[in-house]
Amino acid sequence: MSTTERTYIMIKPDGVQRNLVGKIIARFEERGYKLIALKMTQATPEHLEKHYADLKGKPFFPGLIKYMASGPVVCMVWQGLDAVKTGRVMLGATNPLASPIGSIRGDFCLAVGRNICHGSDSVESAEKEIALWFPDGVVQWTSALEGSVYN
Ligand code: RTP
Repeated sequence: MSTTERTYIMIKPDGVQRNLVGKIIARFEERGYKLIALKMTQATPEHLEKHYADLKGKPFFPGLIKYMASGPVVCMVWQGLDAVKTGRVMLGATNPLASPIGSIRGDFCLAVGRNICHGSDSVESAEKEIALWFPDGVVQWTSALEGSVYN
């Protein structure tokens, strides 16, 4: 675990349509994570198939790709202590009905097929996902930036 651990968090099309972008960003900022990359984009099915390559073959895969390509998503990289595991705890369980109240899914959604956000499940997948969604790289956040205009 290090202060430079990074995770890829994505607000899915339903989260964007329901105007939850600010609330989700606020939770990560308030917890103490640093936002080191941010963009909004409408992903192609081909790009999403790469992101969800591990799920190819699952019965819900075609519907998942269609849903994820149906509107813009907000792509983010957050950095800080235990970002991957704590990021997943903050999102809640894949099935919102199994997510504790206080988690993002536990507070804002009900259906597994419309669970408003994605978070990397390991440090290795985080690095792969960051490279896939931000091929030009991200901000290098160092303690030298603390106390600067960025803080
Ligand atoms: P995510 O990648 O979106 O953070 O989700 P996850 O790791 O918690 O769950 P994963 O098993 O990787 O599933 C990816 C996304 O597929 C949709 N899903 N639908 N209909 C279903 O039974 C079903 N199961 C999964 C969800 O949108 C899930 O987040």
